[in-house]
Amino acid sequence: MIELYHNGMSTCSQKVRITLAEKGQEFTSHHFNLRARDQHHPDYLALNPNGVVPTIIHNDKVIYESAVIDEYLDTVFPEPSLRPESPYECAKMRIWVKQLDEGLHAASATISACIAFRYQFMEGKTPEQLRETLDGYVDPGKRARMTENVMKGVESLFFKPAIKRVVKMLDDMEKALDGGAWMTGDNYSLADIAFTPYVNRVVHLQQDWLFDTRPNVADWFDRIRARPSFKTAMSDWFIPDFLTLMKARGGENRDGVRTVMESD
Ligand SMILES: N[C@@H](CCC(=O)N[C@@H](CS)C(=O)NCC(=O)O)C(=O)O
Repeated sequence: MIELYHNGMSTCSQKVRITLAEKGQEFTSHHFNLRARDQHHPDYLALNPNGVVPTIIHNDKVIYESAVIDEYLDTVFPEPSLRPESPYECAKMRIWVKQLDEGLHAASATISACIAFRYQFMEGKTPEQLRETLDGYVDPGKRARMTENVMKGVESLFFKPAIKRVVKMLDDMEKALDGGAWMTGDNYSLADIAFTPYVNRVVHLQQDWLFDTRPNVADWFDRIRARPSFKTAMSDWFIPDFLTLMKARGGENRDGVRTVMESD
């Protein structure tokens, strides 16, 4: 049995849960409260020194980094294959997936924090407690970014480049999906899995008006939502308080987001 250290709303955890669901693999859940900083506990840092979720343990081996975990799962549980047979399409799949570690995940985390999650960080904390929480980030770049995002919200200097990066993601997908039902062509792959949580986050943050001019993305997301894995790996794990917060704050910020996007 696979052990999974994860969180219901974490995009990186969602990627791994979808892959497990598509493979029909069950797992033993270690569900972390990220706001309580379970991921920074020394016992967990001994498994994943980056202090982030997800991490899996399989056959006594510890593996972290969601993109790496997904490829590992596709190798050890080969059916159904989630990597295109064609070497070219497989290369295209990896080009999609690596973008997440090259700024796109951080951009999604920034818009989520600026629009909604900052309120969770601040709630009931003295300035000293908030500082301690933000100082807890293991990665110094993330620490600086989250401090700015939590303190300033949509006024954060990271917000505008982040929303533009997320819009570029939707534009790139819109173009790619002209060529087939799935991101690398005719076959559902790890690229579709990897991007599902990020497109879903756009919806949760009430910014799905961005789909109005991107019909291929809207249709793709309908196909994604129709897969049984969407329920098992995504919606069954959604945390109601997070959904309520994103709905309320996302709605409030809808015009602000549009204004920032349209400014130079
Ligand atoms: N590159 C990593 C990123 C993991 C990551 O940033 N996870 C977030 C949740 S999506 C997390 O654990 N955040 C809590 C923290 O940074 O303290 C991966 O793909 O696994």
